[in-house]
Amino acid sequence: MSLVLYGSTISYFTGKLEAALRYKEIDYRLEPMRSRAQRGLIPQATGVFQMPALQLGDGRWLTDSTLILQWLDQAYPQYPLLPQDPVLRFVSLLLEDYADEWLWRPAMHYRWHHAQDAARLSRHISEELLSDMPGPLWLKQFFVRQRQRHLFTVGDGVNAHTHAHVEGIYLNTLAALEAMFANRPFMLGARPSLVDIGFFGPMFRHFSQDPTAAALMQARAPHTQAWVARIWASRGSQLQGDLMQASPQDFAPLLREVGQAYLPYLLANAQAVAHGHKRFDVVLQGCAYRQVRTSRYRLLCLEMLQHHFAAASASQRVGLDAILADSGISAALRAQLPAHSGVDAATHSAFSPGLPMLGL
Ligand SMILES: N[C@@H](CCC(=O)N[C@@H](CS)C(=O)NCC(=O)O)C(=O)O
Repeated sequence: MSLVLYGSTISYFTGKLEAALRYKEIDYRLEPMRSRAQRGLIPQATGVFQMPALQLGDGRWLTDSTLILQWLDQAYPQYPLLPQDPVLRFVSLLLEDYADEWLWRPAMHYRWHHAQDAARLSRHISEELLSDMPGPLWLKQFFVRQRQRHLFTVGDGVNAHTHAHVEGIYLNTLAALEAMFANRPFMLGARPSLVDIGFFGPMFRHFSQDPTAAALMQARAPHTQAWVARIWASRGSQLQGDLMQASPQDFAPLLREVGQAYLPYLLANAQAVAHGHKRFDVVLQGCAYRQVRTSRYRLLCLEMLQHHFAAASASQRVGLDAILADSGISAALRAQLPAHSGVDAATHSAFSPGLPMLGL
């Protein structure tokens, strides 16, 4: 029996997982995660209110795209996503986490700040996911727009003072990717890998499709636009060649963003959890963010990265430091955390009850 993926046709993390399933040629069916299912069965089964959720033929449920991808690579080892080299494997996990959690901020900003984007997407969500709720379409659209802005943009430190910085997260990432795809088809060479799938999440469902961000991609990054389509069309059996086995030099601009912005944000978030604060202020690359939401889930993201980093052998650590020390990443990965998410990073898996992304 094929897998059933519950999600949405405009969701970051649903599209991400679909790309992996399609590339690995794993049979699946996409079902919209409608409000009744969201309120009832699925969160009970997975322990968390989020999409996507994956149900196996034997009835078991999985949640969290990062953990699901790791499970998929073990359960379906053909066309592996994770590179074999342990150093490159760690760099891939780090960049995947950046793509999941840090690009989320500009992805939500571009979608919900601009009127044209918000109108189109609130309509799509209302029709796809809220079709079993009573009420007129305009009211559902109003509700969706307000909810998303409250949770993910205006209510999470994204405002007139931080707009330019938030947009820079997208534009800098786009420039780094464009330089790569002008020279090779995928981030690690001849085939898609975990890093491609990670960046594909926001680049596919948000940045290449939401009108404002898509116009920027079209104007500035045509090779990246072609890569988005290439990933979606990729089938493992139709591609030749293997993944690279060393971290490419041109990952440096992305790693700089991780070291200068994303990890300092994660460390400030850890402090906020330690102090029991629901919100915190943080200065990132000279930009002052105020009243950012504290996230226990993102503390777990940092714990997972630290766990993988600590598991590296002495010689692998030398290799990792050579790539990561300059950007300040190694220091953040060795930092003593002032709080704990409450989840054991060593045993956490796609089958464990999830932690809500925003600690809602
Ligand atoms: N870390 C999770 C994140 C999943 C996630 O945040 N999904 C979004 C939709 S793309 C969601 O369900 N948000 C919850 C909400 O809007 O309440 C994963 O990788 O699967």
